Amino acid sequence: MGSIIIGTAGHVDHGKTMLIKALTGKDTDRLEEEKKRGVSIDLGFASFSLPDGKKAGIIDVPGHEKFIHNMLAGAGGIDLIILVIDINEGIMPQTREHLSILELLGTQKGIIALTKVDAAEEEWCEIVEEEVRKELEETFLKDAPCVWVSSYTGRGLPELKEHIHRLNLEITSRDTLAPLRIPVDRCFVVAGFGTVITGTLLQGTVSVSDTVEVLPPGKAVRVRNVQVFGENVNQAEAGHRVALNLSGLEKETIERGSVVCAPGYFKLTFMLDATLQLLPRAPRSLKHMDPVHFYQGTNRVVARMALLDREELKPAEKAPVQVRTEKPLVAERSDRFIIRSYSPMTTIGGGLVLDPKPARRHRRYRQEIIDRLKKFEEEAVSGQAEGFLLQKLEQLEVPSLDDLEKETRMGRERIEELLSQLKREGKVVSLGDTLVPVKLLEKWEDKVEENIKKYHRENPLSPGLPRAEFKKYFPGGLSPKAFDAFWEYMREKEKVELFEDKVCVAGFRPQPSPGDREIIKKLENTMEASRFQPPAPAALGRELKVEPAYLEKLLDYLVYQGNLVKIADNYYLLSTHYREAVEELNKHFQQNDKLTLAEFRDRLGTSRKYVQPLLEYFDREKITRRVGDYRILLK
Ligand SMILES: Nc1nc2c(ncn2[C@@H]2O[C@H](COP(=O)(O)OP(=O)(O)O)[C@@H](O)[C@H]2O)c(=O)[nH]1
Ligand SMILES: [Mg+2]
Repeated sequence: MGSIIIGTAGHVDHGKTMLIKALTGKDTDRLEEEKKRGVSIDLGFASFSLPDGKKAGIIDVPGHEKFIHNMLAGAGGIDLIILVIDINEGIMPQTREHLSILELLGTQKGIIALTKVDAAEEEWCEIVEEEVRKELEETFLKDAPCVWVSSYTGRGLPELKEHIHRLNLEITSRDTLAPLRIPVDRCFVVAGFGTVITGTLLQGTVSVSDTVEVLPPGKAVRVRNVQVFGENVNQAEAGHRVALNLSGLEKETIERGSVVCAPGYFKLTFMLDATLQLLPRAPRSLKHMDPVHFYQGTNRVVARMALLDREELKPAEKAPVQVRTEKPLVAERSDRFIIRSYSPMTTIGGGLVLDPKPARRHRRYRQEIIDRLKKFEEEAVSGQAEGFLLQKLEQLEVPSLDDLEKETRMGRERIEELLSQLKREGKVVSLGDTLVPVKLLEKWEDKVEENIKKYHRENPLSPGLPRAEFKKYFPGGLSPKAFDAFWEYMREKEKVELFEDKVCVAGFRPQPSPGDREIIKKLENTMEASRFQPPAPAALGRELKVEPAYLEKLLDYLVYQGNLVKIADNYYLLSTHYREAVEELNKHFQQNDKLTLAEFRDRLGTSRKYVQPLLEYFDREKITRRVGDYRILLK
């Protein structure tokens, strides 16, 4: 059964608590006393049934501070607001402050309740209603129903319930599939029961025996008992006011502002990217890095506002900011927040979270960052998420779908949908089994090209670099398939050429210098003379008077050019000699079925030392196959 959560707002003594009592029969002020004695589980909270049997929960506002908390904890949870105005007093300062907070929080639906009408003349009531209407003309309440009520006589109460019922039908239900999140508004110990937390279940569901994570401190605990509207249930879902009994959680480790959530999905952060709006009636501008009281979820922390595109934010202005908090907290994309000036404490503005966990401290006046946040804001308002997902893809560097789901909490289906959209738009490309943002791919391309070129400059004789050398330029989680696909992509773009395991810049050919050529000539002469007993590189180096490292490069080059064949480590043959050996092999097999090592040794006029590796080379090349002490011809 669905339910609706209602918040109240309005100046002190305007009759909020009385109205709730009249609607529900529950005295939420008495509950305040109970809190002191620690007997009531859900403070300031009462419920009643709507005409269709649906439950309506209503949250009272015991103090001004708490008003902000209640509204914020309900940013996705409070469906409807009742603005309470005493008919005898009309709109007062706190009414206005509540209103501007509600506006900052993007509250959509409300009802105006003019209270204490038993103590006023009808005519007066009409005058006040007109005045109130005029003052609310520019707010979200401009078309809201207005009800005259008296908690004493009961006048207007059925009408008020009827309006609640009607508006409730227009409210879209909250996301029960999203990962669980409950900002904790109270935490206490019930004797013989253990630690209990209360809060509004913003998204997802929670059941008895679930394991949930509490952040801070960041601890996994088991749910022992779930209460909704004061009754034990097996499962609670988005939109419910819940009390959870958690096992294995010390009361001291949890506080208001902690979040109970699905394990592994949320992370603590000291930074948030956001858009910040200053109220038109804010007493002064906000300067870069000014400290403020920052309210989000059930948190209140001191935070500094890094203004990303200006030095100061003037009243009524809006700007992209990076919020830097003094204490870690958990936030979600599209969360609303409120800021109050450090001292004196008055509400001066609020905004919308655009990235709940930015990867880094942003540098200011960066057009790219400013544009990105602009795009995120549009997305947050319109319910889109493409740009956000793309940025997370770039930030996380080839995450798995699981990682993405945990990072964005958008759900697999939604993510897959967005990814194919991004692919169609050419912002993301497939590399094997991995989707890579074009921006990241370009980064890899540049890095790889730059490094191959550098290698060519330093190794003009070398035909290229082993591909495996480049693994370090890619994220560790990159799959082998994606890695191979990257090289295929580079080859198709004609940026590189691939041969065996090596890679070079397209069109690159090793260029020996005149000096190199001279040594190559000497080397080939020596090798020519020694035929099937070629000198090992060490001996060759001594003879040619060159460094081993340099000689190795020359040898690699000659193998690549096809002048030498590398038979084994430290064993090279001139290609002409190698072909001669193959010919001798073929000649032997024209008359014989088998070949022994000794036979081949005699044919080549060399020693066993040289023949054995050569025959093994033939085996590897699938020219021959070893059978016992013999070899047979395969080709
Ligand atoms: N005449 C009249 N007085 C009311 C009514 N509702 C509340 N009051 C008075 O207003 C005072 C403040 O009401 P309360 O509900 O505590 O206001 P809150 O601070 O907004 O919660 C009460 O003590 C009552 O004396 C009403 O319907 N009629
Ligand atoms: Mg009250």
